[in-house]
Amino acid sequence: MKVGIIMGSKSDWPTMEHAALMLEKFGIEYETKVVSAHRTPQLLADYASSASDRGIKVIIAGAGGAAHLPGMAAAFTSLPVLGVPVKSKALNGIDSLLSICQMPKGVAVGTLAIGEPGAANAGLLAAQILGCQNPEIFAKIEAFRKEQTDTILANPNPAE
Ligand code: RP5
Repeated sequence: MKVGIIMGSKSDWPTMEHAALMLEKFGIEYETKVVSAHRTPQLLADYASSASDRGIKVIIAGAGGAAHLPGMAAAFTSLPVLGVPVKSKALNGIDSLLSICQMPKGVAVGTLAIGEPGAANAGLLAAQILGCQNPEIFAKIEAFRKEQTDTILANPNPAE
């Protein structure tokens, strides 16, 4: 079971690598590729329409600005697509967020938060989707969450 992580530009990688790092925590295989909705539209069509046949189960797509990548990827595949709004210089990622989340009814993209937290959570959500069918991944997610909770409960004093 594999996750496809795509992004509109190499410049998105410092954000999108947090999705990859999260998948690594759970031992989930992934591939990464620059695929631009505007600069390489045919590559996007080919990538998304062949993803399911290539064993991809979830696509994580990050883009900034006029961020059409997640929505267009979702147009070419029935796999779940998780969109990560990359923080843009001009509008701090509000443009990316609105471009990704305002999908018209009938083609769904699950939109995460702007930037690094969104990328990390896209990796986590992809793992949770795969975990529905895979008890080993599910157990790792449960352990990850328990450790997170225990860490906070063990150190409740913010001044320490
Ligand atoms: C988008 O344009 C990319 O996803 C990136 O976030 C943004 C800027 O791209 P570069 O000019 O850095 O290549 O397509």
